[in-house]
Amino acid sequence: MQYEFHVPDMTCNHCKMRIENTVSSLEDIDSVNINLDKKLVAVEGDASEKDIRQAIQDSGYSVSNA
Ligand SMILES: [Cu+2]
Repeated sequence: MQYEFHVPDMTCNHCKMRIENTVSSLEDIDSVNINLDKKLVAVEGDASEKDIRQAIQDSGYSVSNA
């Protein structure tokens, strides 16, 4: 599965690394690619959309529909 999340509060490399680490630590994640300029988090893996979204929110960022 491929997902894309829009995370408008993601503003710097610190945010990027934080979200990268959080999402990568979930089970069934193949890759996490973050575009800081577009504030997009692209995720590949068998994890559910809901779990990934929740992980991003738990790390302190809101997710809007991409
Ligand atoms: Cu930041």
